[in-house]
Amino acid sequence: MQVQFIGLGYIGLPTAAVVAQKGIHVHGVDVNPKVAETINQGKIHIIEPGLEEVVKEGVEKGFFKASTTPVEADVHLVVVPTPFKGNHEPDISFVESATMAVLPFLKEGDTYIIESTSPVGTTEKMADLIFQKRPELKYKIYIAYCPERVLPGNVLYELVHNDRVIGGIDNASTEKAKAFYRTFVQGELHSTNARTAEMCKLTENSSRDAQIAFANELSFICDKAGINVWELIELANKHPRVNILQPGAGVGGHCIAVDPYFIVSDYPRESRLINTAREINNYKAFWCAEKTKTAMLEFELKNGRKPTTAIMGLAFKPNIDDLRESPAKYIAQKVMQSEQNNFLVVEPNIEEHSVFKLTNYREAYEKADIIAFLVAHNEFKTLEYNNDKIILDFAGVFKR
Ligand code: SAJ
Repeated sequence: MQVQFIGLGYIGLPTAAVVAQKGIHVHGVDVNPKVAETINQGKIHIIEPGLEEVVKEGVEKGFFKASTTPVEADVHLVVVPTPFKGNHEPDISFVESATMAVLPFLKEGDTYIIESTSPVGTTEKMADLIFQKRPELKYKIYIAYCPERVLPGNVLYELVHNDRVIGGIDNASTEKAKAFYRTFVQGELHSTNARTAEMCKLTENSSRDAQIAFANELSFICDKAGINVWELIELANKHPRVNILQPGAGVGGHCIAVDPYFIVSDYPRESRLINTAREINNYKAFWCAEKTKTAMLEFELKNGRKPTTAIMGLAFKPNIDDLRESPAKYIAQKVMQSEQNNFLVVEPNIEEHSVFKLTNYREAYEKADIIAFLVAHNEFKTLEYNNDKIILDFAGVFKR
């Protein structure tokens, strides 16, 4: 069997490498020649624990090759980004161009699978596109949607152990796609149709977004009511049927802050709660920035000098180096617009940054008057609470 991945990013590359580890020939395609070149040297262009070793093994054993152009294969996977454009409308142009790229290589009996997070109906749209351009393939190839569900930082484990939802455009397609995933997935494979599988992915991330919005809304209420939100949630979660998530500096990353809009954009009248959750989580980052600026002003009025403020964390969530769509980065930028103030910016998971000059977390904690915790990195939890500082614990480092 020859398998082809179109897109070698955060999901495509680890999946390709795990399939190659099973002794299956894998061809990876990426539009960026540097990416293909790096992989062919047994190296990686993204950060994910354990991934480089698996890629290296696949390349050295001759099971994994990358290039900028597709080849003939038995299974073709589309794993490209689906960002949004303009007013939060999903942009499926990368899925379309990936499909156009494999089109000349498709042959009778092949399986074509989309993994990219996609608005409902995308797989059927791509099937129409394929059959319109290659009518001889109608009912002769298998087409399915199977969303990825892995958590960045734990990708290699979750790729193998998570359950998968697989939805074909017909039953035969679902079965064919399942047979492919069975080669490397140990979790259960659940069959459905393509539209349900597409909606399932959007539902999972929208559900998490709404749950986080609930926690963030509690943090606004508790701030006004003089209640410790962390203690409140811990106590409420003692109820056997309550399980509230944690408030934070907002919701970031490429998935949870994006995917709900794919539902809202297509079903605006029906998705009021999903839309409101997005608004609440976006507002949380703005709120944290305003709170920090107010603390800086109050310090100045009280002490007759501008404070030094430590911005603790830039990543989009704890213990990773990923700053994509990070609310912490947004807050840092907003707060640092305040002129003539001194700032110490901390991100223990990266060595340097093109915009922010980084300081060691202990040094910043010692030197600053105001400490704004934006991410609950493990390093920060080793610090001792200091009553002499103004501590804005948006991330729940001390939970005080
Ligand atoms: N966050 C909170 N409070 C919480 C949990 C998370 O504020 O209690 C924030 C994080 O700090 C971060 C954001 O939410 O800014 C998202 O983090 P996350 O860990 O919830 O999720 P991601 O974006 O790393 O990965 C999600 C996962 N989806 C679900 O858990 C439903 C993952 O399984 C998906 O594969 C991934 O999205 C994706 O690619 O779609």
